[in-house]
Amino acid sequence: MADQTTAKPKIQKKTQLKHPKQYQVLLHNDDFTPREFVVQVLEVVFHKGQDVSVHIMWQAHQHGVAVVGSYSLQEAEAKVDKVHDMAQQEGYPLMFSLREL
Ligand code: TYC
Repeated sequence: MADQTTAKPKIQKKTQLKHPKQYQVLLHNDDFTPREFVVQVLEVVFHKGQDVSVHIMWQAHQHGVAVVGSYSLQEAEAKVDKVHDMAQQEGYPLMFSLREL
């Protein structure tokens, strides 16, 4: 008769795949970066269409911050580094940040 000491432990395999964490990229308003430049980086780096880019830019301009999109950490960091480099080259203080979802 199997008691607690001889009974085989049940091994349960976890087959559920983990979802990689997603991060929101946030665009912050400032008083210096030209609106056209903000729209341009949203089009070039985040592959947003013109209408969507203009909408996101206005959201940030009016409310102080806007959600650009959700990405893996690696993708989000690469895009934010790229836009910060582009802004720095032009001398603009444009800022993006990440928010873990
Ligand atoms: N507020 C800026 C201006 O009036 C434009 C701007 C919009 C800057 C959105 C940053 O995230 C931003 N020139």
